[in-house]
Amino acid sequence: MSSIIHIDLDQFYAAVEILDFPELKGKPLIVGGRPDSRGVVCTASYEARAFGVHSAMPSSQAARLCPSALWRVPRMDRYAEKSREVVAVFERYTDQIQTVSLDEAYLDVGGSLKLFGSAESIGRRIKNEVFSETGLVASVGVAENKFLAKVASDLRKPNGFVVIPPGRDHAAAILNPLPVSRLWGVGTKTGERLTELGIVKISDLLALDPEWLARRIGLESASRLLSLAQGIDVGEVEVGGMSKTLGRENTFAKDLFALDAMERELLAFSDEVASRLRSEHLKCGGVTLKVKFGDFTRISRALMFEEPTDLSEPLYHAARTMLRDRVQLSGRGVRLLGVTATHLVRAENAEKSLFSDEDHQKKERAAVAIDRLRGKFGDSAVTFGRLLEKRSENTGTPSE
Ligand code: TTP
Ligand code: MG
Repeated sequence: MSSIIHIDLDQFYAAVEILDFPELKGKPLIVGGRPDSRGVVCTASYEARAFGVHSAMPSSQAARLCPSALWRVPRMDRYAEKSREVVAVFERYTDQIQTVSLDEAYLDVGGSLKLFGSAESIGRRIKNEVFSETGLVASVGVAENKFLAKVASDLRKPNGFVVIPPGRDHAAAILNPLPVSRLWGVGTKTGERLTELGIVKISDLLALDPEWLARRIGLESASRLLSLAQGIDVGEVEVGGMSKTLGRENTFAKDLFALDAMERELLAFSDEVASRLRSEHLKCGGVTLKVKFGDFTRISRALMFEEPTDLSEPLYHAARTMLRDRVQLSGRGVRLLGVTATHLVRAENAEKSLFSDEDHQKKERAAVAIDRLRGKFGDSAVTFGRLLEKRSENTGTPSE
């Protein structure tokens, strides 16, 4: 039974900016850090993508590729608001909703078929209602499992609507010609390694001797990849799941003025958030920095990682970079800081390099060791040298 729908909004941040500022329509538009900062591109409109601009590209490079681009700084609160409007449409049809990020969700409509008809017709209605009620264009995929539904929604982006009917043959017809990078678990590095081994398309993977592959990438990875390559995915829609973010923030007893003191807080928060991610077997695809000033004005900055992580170092590095490069402190006192992990995914689903480099593996092993020690001796047992310096007094407000 095809009962999974995957929905991914087109050029999401850019689309919201265009809705709010119609003069941007049809223009190459980049939402992200300004080109004169060391920021990155969050979203490029399709017109800007034609110049080769894409998400996560340094803004300076994007500006060189597309000098005519119009720029907007991200407004996360507004995108979150639009995202809630979209989810409200989904909720009319099912309560089995897994929101993966602000613009992406899986719906299991298996229990809604009696009431609303086929998954295909529910998918159509959702696509139409999202557009008529929020002004946003969604690409929609309908299939028998999550992996195939996601492949389907991506197949004719933008404004796509693709149904993969149940059955191996239908899945094979769609999957075989696609690049192996479509398979979950194949990141940039693994993709490159597979290319070196001559494996480019999903059909190439299926033509291999499974044992040969297992010897190269391990039995577990090989069998996972081969299942996906055949369109098999037993993962269920995890309700609510990933709409959750995981964060830590503090309102300080006294406003902070020194960058150094602020960075110490960010390090401590990043470390705590990373630890909690690991204990919940989650990784985060992005991180948000929240800053509230003494005058109560507040801002947030967000960025996405190339690969989901549950380590404190990338979280801290991202938060610190955003604070340094994308926040105008101008001598103002900081009343509150927060670090929030966003775009959470289950660690086992995270796009992980199957050939992850030694350095990364070392860090992962160290993190596991830290968690073990903390489990035994409490949170303060292992801490970074820098945190042993005096931290600011605070009123302690964990955030969820
Ligand atoms: P995506 O769905 O990957 O991208 P998109 O919606 O902009 O484009 P598409 O039409 O291909 O779906 O991500 C959703 C939003 O998440 C995107 O609008 C901005 C944010 N984002 C980042 O901030 N940085 C990133 O590297 C990526 C991939 C996304
Ligand atoms: Mg999208």
